[in-house]
Amino acid sequence: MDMSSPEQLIKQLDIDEQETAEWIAALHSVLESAGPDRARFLLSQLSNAAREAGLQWRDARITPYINTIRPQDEAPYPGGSDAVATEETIAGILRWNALAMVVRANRAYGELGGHIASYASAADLFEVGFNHFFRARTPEFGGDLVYFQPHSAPGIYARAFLEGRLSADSLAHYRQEISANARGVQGLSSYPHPWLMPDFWQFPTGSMGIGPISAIYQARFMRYLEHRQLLAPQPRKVWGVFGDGEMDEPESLAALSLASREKLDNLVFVINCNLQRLDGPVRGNGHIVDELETLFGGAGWNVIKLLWGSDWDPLFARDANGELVDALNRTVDGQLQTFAANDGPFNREHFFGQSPGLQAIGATLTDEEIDRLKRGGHDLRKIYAAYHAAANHNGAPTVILAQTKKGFGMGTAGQGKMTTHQQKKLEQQDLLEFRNRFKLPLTDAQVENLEFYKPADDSPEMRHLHARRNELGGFMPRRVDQRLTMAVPQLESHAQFALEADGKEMSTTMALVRMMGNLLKDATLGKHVVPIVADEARTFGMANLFKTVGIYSSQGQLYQPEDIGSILYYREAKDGQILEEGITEAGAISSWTAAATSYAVHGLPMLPFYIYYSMFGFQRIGDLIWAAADQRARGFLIGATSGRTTLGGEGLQHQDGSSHLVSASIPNCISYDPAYAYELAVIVDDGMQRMLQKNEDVFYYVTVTNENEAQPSMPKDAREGILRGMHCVSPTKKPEVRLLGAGPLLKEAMAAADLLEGIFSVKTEVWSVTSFSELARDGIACERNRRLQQSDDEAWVTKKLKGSKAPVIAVSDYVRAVPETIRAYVPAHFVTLGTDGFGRSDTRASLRDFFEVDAKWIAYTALAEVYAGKKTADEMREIAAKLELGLDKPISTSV
Ligand SMILES: Cc1ncc(C[n+]2csc(CCOP(=O)(O)OP(=O)(O)O)c2C)c(N)n1
Repeated sequence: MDMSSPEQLIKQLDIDEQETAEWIAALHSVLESAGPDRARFLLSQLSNAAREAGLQWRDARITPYINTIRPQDEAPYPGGSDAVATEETIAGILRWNALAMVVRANRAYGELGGHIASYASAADLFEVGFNHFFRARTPEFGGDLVYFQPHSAPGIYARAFLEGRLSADSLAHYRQEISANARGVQGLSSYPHPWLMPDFWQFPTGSMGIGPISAIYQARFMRYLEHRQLLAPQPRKVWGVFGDGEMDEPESLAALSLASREKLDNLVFVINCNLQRLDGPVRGNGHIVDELETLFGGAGWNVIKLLWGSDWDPLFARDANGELVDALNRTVDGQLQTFAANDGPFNREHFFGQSPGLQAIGATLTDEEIDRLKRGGHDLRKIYAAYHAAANHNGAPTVILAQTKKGFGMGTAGQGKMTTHQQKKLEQQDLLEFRNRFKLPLTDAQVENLEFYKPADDSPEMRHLHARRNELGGFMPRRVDQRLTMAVPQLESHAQFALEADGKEMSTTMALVRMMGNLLKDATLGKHVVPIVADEARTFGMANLFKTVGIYSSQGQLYQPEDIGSILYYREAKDGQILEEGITEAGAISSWTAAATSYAVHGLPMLPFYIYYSMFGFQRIGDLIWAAADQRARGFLIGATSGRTTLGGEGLQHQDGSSHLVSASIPNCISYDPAYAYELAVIVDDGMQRMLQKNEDVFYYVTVTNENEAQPSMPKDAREGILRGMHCVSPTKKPEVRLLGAGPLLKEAMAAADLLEGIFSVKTEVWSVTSFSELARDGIACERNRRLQQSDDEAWVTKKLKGSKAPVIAVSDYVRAVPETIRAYVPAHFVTLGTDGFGRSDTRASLRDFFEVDAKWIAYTALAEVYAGKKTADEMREIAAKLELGLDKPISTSV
């Protein structure tokens, strides 16, 4: 036997057992006579005294491998044994339907995939929630919010089937959304996807780690809305049911301390610790539960271990000298999995056979009883007690570490097997055993045919199920979009300065912040604006907002800020409006998503602006943005200090040349790279109208830069072009070359035009491209319409450029692939320039020369096209020399 476990060492170290017993007796006596507060006080005094004596003693933060809640402290089950029995029957039926759904789909099409084992382990955890805790949104109550473990989705569909919300036909179309649609049936998405099932799923969780961090920021955002008096305070909860494997993701753990710092007792995590992930145990040599206990406990969460079912209680009661607890402490996860995968006799021999004391405990049970010993996460009473304690805990978030068996009930085919995660086919014998195990009233033939089972409407199970959901306000999950509209202020009211800039110098970042400041003052919209930063407000010139609208802090401001005397001091307030997230882009985007989906989640439209270094957006947290898109987010993402060359000194890791490539791949993300403040004004106005008034499920990605420029006033009739993606800013009759400049490089294109006209007398026209991706989308749609509908649709870019055959040169501060997306729709010879390669730290001028995107390089490229076939190589070298360009320099992507 391994004697190196902490408990064994303690036993060996106990040189005076009688003294130990006296100390413990003293503690018990205080508890009895003076109560738990006094006992806790004395323990902390002891701990202080130990520290003062230099003992360096610290609580190990790991409690024994048993339930945190003692049997005598368990809240009783509402409805008693009858309710438990009925709910167990319901859980069995749900398990069957979920299993049948996956196995049926895979019998028909082996490629569809799906999971059985995860829900089999999580079913009871979900069911106690559904029957007793998860409260739906009603006209009076905002409702609880639940983040569902993604690959348990079949179980949630199975429940909706019993509830009458999904038909058997839908269940038969699990993971066959397209063919279902063609037949007029609601198909079922693989995982929770609000984009695909907008009346059903609220929160996308399919990518591991996104659910946990989103749940934390959602709970925090609910507090924000309450503290700002936008939502009435209500005892709503955010529940998150996640896998133990999912906790490996950095995002899962990233915001734990935020949750405790903010005292989010409206938040409960239930972690389904089936001790297995996809490949196997992965943490098999230790206890994932203990690891998570130290992490969550250390971060300040209330931790509830829910490890063993009620049938273990008498065994622990018999465990006078702690042998059973010792054995559990010692048994690592990989071994616990092996016990789960094997039967009663195996467990008797290998677990209870470890010592005479354990043998004696085991002897009180039959093999069958040993086989059926439940883990905590499969015992409705224990789960209820844990949820009850969590729901009533004040001052901190709670995590319930619920131990389960992966593939529970899947018998020798799946329970506790290494391969169970991927199992989607079961042999007839395994199916029959499953039916017997959960006492399902199905004939062998029904089992063979994998028939879905729904009890009669007047059966005790169905009556109970409906009564419970009625009591809890209705069915869940359910997503509601009430199509609320919000008045958008007149463009002139907040952006006149940009529309009539008249050459005034400013950067587009400054313009954006000024517009946002004005919107914040708007009588109707103002309080719905949510400025979000990840410790970069000063970088973007937003510090004035600290004073004017304040930084949200649930505690107000408990200190006198150093700059209190200044008019723009660092002001924190309980009703502060700015979400200052600190250096966590993942956290900030989670806040943004919570705000951007508030219209559906809370029936309260908000308008978030998350302003960040553009490099740390799509590149760093792209998957969270993708999930926000799935969730039908509406708001602005502002990629500031954007582009590869405008953030001169910052170098390789900070300079963004790709965000517009990624953003273009998100169907409901509308991206713009404006050059001028007036373009920005029009884009923001359009975004607000589409999102807040027309209820379109789109969000805007807008890049702004910190380069001060003389801003022109808006030309007449420019609006449509700005929004469709390009408009002419320097028209020329009969141009010999056309330049398309985007964002910060429009200025270089304009300067190139001056060179071309001034030195080389080449007539040049310049266009501002506000969005290559919108031009490309339009082009794709028109091209397809021509092909499929024989329409004469013409893309905007084609329409605008078709009047001439002059070559077109496009330049942006992004990789060439961005302008390349419009090539098919440009009706002339087309050349693209871009910033491919790693960034460097240097001045903007040097960088633009390095990437060959400055005025001289644009001019040279234009001349190379205009003079193609007309000038010799030597003549072209002379032209380059005139422009002071070295033609032998290495390409910017060279390695
Ligand atoms: C970001 C990401 N990486 C990988 C996956 C693939 N994946 C889906 S479920 C799973 C294992 C999950 O294990 P666990 O969280 O323990 O849940 P269980 O199925 O055991 O209940 C993996 C690796 C994913 N969905 N998302």
